[in-house]
Amino acid sequence: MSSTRIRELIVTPIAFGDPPLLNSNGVHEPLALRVILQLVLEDGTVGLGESTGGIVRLERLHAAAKAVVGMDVFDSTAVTAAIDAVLLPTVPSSHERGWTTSAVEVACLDAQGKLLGRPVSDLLGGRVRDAVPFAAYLFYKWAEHPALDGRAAIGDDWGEALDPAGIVEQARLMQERYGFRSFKLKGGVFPPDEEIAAMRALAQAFPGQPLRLDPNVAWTVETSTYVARELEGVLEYLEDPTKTIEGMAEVAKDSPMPLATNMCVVAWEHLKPAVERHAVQVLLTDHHYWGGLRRTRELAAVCEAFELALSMHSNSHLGISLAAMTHVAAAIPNLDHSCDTHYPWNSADDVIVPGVLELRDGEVKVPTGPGLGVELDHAQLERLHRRYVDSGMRGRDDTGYMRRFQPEYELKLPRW
Ligand code: GKR
Ligand code: MG
Repeated sequence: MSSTRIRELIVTPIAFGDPPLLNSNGVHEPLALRVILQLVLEDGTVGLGESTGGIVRLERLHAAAKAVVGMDVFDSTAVTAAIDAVLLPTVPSSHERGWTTSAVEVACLDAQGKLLGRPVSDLLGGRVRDAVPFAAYLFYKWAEHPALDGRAAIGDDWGEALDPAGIVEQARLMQERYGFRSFKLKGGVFPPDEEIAAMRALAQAFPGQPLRLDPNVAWTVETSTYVARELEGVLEYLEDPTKTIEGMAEVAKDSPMPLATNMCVVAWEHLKPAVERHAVQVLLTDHHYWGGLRRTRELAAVCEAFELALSMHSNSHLGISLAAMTHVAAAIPNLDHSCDTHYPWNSADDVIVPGVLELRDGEVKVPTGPGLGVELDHAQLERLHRRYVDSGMRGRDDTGYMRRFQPEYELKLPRW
C-alpha cells in the first residue's frame, strides 16, 4: 500500500513554438506556455499530466504539489478535494480551481494505469471506440511572425490564410497531412460577411463534410442571429457566437442550427441555468478544467440526461494532453462530434517520445499501453523548460502581441 503513496509532484513550466494564429483577442505569440506534471510515487512510478501555462496557474500547481504528498494515488477524489480545499480561500471560481485539480487527476490516473498495467480508458469504463475522430482546426493566420526587437521573422509550412481562398487552402493541407473529415474555423477575426464567405467556400470545397465556426463571442445577439440564418444548412453547429448564457439563449430561439459552447458553460453550476434557458445544444467539454477524466465522463452522462450533444474543446497543447483527450473521448459513448485539437500547430515541439500518437485519417488511435500510454522525452522537457526560462514570458497576451504590429488594435467584444 505504501508504494502507491505520492512522494512528489514535479511541476515544470515549458514554452513551445506556436504560429501567428488570429482570433477575436488578437494573435498567438511565437511561444505558447504549458506546464508538465510528473507525479512520483513511493515505488518510483511516475504519472504524467499537462496543463495550461502562465504564472498564476503555475503557482497554484506548486501549491497543489505541497498538498498531495503522502496521499494514496488511488484516492484521486480525496487528492483533488485536498487541492480544492487549499485553493478555495484565494480562488473563488470553481472553474479556475478546476484547472489545477484536473491536471493532477490525470497524473493520478496515468500512475494508476501504470501500476495496474491497464490503459487509462479502461479505468474510465473501457473504450467504446478504438480511434477518436478529430476536426481540422483552421485559423486565419499570417504567413509568419514578423521580425521584432532584433529577432528574425519566424515562418512555417502552413502559409498565409486571410481570406476564403487561404482558408480553403489551409483546410486542404490539413486534410492532406492528417486526413481530417470535419473542419472548424476560428472566426471573430474579420467582419462576419467575410467569415460567412469562408464557410461557404469550405462547404463547396468539402461537400458533405461537417463544418463549424467559432468567433469566440465577437458578435452581438443581432449579428449572431444574422450569421446563423446566412449559414443555415452549412454548419453542423455554431460555437459561442455571443457572450453569456442569456445572450446564447436569445440567439438559440431563432437559430436554424445547434449552438455550442466552451465559454458560457465552463463549470458545474453553469449547467442548470443553461439547460433551463435552452441556451446551448452542444457542450464542448474539456477535461483540463471540468475536474479531470472521470468528471468528464460524468459530465457526458449529465449531457445525455439533458439531451445536450457532446463535443470537445482544445487549446494549444502537446501530446500528454492529446493522450488524455483521446482516452476520455474513447470512453464516452455519447461523443456526438469530432473533437477539437490544436495539435497540428504545435506537435513539432512535442514533449513525448514519438510513435504512439498519430493523427491519421482524421483520427487518433487510442493508446493501449499502461496509463496514458505515452512516455516523457526528458531531454526535450529540459529544452522546453529552458526556453520558458529564457523567454521571460509568464502569460498569454494575444492582444498585447497584436498591438506590437497594429498599435491601434483594440480588444472589443462584441466587435460586430
Ligand atoms: O487558440 O486562439 C485559440 C482559441 O481561440 C482558443 O484559445 C480557444 O480556447 O480554441 C478555443 C475555443 O474553442 O474557444
Ligand atoms: Mg470555442
